[in-house]
Amino acid sequence: MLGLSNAGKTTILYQLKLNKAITTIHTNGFNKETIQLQSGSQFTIWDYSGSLGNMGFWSRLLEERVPVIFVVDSVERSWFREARDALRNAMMEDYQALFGIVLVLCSKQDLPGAASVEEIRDVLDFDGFWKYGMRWHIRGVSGVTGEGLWEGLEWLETQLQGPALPILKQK
Ligand SMILES: Nc1nc2c(ncn2[C@@H]2O[C@H](COP(=O)(O)OP(=O)(O)OP(=O)(O)O)[C@@H](O)[C@H]2O)c(=O)[nH]1
Ligand SMILES: [Mg+2]
Repeated sequence: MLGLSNAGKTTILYQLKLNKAITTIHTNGFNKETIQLQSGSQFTIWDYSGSLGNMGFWSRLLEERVPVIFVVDSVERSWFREARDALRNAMMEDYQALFGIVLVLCSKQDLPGAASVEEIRDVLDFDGFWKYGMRWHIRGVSGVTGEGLWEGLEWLETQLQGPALPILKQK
């Protein structure tokens, strides 16, 4: 799970794990929790500090080709482009990452003035990546109320049950 600092990642992780909103502090390093879905599937989610985004760390993670949950703060419109560029740049550094699975969660939808999913989708503009085979899905969520989170994970589960992603021999 990646996203800029303060996006709401840790709040989401513990809403999924504990079914309640916890008080968070800025994450140093990462949190890791295993989440059980109703279907019986499990997801182990690594919630990385947003401040790791600038250090080439995301692109190294993307090389592992694990699915990405990308959290965007729906209230901070001035950061939408920065969030988009951070993920895009990390993906562009590794061609294989363009074949990945990305679940975009537009957080803090419970707050007044939160941007709509459509507004955030327009800024992210990931549609161009479809041609490489990237599969992505975007939805509005709240880590405080839990809205939308399970539906997002169910989408991810469906993707992972599909055919394996193509493996390229070369970048
Ligand atoms: N109202 C509301 N506030 C939220 C929500 N999610 C997070 N917050 C608040 O936003 C702030 C940052 O949340 P975190 O979950 O710590 O953010 P983070 O993405 O883990 O940040 P880093 O660990 O710094 O990368 C906290 O004050 C949260 O209480 C939400 O869905 N609704
Ligand atoms: Mg955090």
